[in-house]
Amino acid sequence: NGKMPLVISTWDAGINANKGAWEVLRNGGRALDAVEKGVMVTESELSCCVGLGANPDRDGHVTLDASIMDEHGNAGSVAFIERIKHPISVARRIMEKTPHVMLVGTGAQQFAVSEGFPLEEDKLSPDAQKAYEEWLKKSDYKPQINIENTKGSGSFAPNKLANGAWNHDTIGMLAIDAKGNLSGSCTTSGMGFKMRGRVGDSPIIGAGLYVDNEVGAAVSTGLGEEVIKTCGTHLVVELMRQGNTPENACKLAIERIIKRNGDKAKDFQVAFIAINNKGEYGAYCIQKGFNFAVCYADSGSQLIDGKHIL
Ligand code: SD4
Repeated sequence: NGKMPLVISTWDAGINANKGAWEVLRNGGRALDAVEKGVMVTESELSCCVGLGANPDRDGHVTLDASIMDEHGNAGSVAFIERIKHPISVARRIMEKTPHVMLVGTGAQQFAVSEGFPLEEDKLSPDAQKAYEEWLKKSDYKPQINIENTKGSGSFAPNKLANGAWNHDTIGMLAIDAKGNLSGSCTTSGMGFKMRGRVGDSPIIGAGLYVDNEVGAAVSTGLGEEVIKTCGTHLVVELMRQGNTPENACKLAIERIIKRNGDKAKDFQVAFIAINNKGEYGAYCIQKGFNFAVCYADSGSQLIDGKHIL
């Protein structure tokens, strides 16, 4: 049984982000405004893992990716952008003000500045500075992402930041508004201590985010390389089109990633969350530890553990 309006988002940071989105939805606002406002909350949290407070790349610079889609199938995205606090709003501006879908790097930054976005200092947050100094001690380049278990995630990325926050690098959000229109957003610092210039799934339409108002919407988190190689969220939406529930569509897409990777799938995490045009929602992930925040009433968000396969 569907809920409308409804907003869901990835990880525990989704609880706060959903509050921002719910303010829009409860007043009859548009899903697109809700998913932008919602993840802006997370981008603003300095001690968080998304936005300018996040872990830098291995050269010590924070580089951000984001994407957004509306109910008409319009899309905007930005990748490898630096010193801009709200990449999600730059993505929206690209969607609405240019004939393009995606801008990257210094070109994206130039566009943002020309649109009035302030250019922030190139300076790490205290938590990120600490985490980076820790990483530099070994400088072991072994990309790993989001293994949220007690074993920790190896030397590449600390399981938790010094302040105790989880080391998630992304928030993905999906909403359906009172009119039944869908939108989605995704914003990330990518992978902590990544190679300079590395871009993940989050700004790639059909990989990190996909919205089709006739069917549903999906967003991903986890090891972006694996999501890109399966066109993950486009796959989830197409599986819903074929009649699968959001949860089952996410499960089938996760199974495909596991099948292709065999034993290696134990070493990384991917999670999808999805909603359909009836306001039903669901999620699935490779392994234990992923959760998502759901809000459809003034009572607030609840955090739900994603079902996992391994
Ligand atoms: C990426 N999918 O850049 C992102 C990372 C992520 O929680 O989701 N981290 O690959």
